[in-house]
Amino acid sequence: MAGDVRFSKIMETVFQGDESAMPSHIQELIKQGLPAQDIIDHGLIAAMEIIGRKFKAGELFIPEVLLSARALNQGLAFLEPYLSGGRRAASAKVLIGTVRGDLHDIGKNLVATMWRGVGFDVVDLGIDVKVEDFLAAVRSHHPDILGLSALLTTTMPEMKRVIEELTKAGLREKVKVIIGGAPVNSKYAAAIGADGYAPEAAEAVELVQRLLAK
Ligand code: B1M
Repeated sequence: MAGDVRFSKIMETVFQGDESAMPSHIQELIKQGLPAQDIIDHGLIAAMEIIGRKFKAGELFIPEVLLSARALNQGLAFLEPYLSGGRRAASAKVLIGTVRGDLHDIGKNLVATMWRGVGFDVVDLGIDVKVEDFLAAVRSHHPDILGLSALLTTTMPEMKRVIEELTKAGLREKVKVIIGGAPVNSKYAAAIGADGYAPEAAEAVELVQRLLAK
């Protein structure tokens, strides 16, 4: 599958896991007038899709994938200010984290980046977040939305636990909970009593906007 050649250097930098080279390569494309969103979609994420296939096939191993993930995250952080122009949304406070036992953060970071890009006030709780830490963050930040991310089938049940514990603590009515990540879907969201599910980052923006408008 031949990708768009304009993004091949970015893809190569993700493959190489070359975190330090990422900003200058991105800067070059920005100077050429390429939109930040295209650099994310056709450069960073396109590379990770290929890495995902190779990882699954056993052609790549955790250390290499980890380096690639770092380079990708560096690219996302560098691009964030370029996504912020113009599209200011109604202000919303949103918390996001990857649930306990799960170290995958690229999808979560992408969602957080898009949310910041439309002007939401985002608190990123990071990865491997314990149920009690989600609860403590809801108590201290009073968010409109709590976003939970999980990439492993084994960590999906943590999402259910977060919702159950929010309910027990009397916090469930105070915050809308949305979920995302490769193994989950809208059926699972409904089954665990979440308020919504988004399959990808752009839809996560629309979902928050829809929930806030209610
Ligand atoms: Co892991 N890993 N991994 N891994 N890894 C997967 C997820 C896997 C599908 C690979 C495979 O076997 N095919 C598989 C899971 C299988 C399963 O459970 N069904 C897997 C496994 C098994 C593992 C380990 C167990 C491997 C091992 O140790 N033997 C281990 C677990 C570690 C742990 O978490 N405890 C492990 C480790 C790792 C690395 C550390 C090496 C690395 C993560 C590095 C990092 O994130 N900093 C890694 C990676 C990179 C992957 C793959 C290759 C790529 C994931 C990714 O970043 N995708 C992945 C294979 C794959 O997905 N094809 C794989 C790109 C990203 C943009 O997409 O995260 O789906 P995604 O996010 C999307 C949507 O899902 C959605 O929007 C995002 C943007 O569009 N979304 C949300 C995500 N969160 C959302 C939240 C929302 C809304 C939308 O609202 C709140």
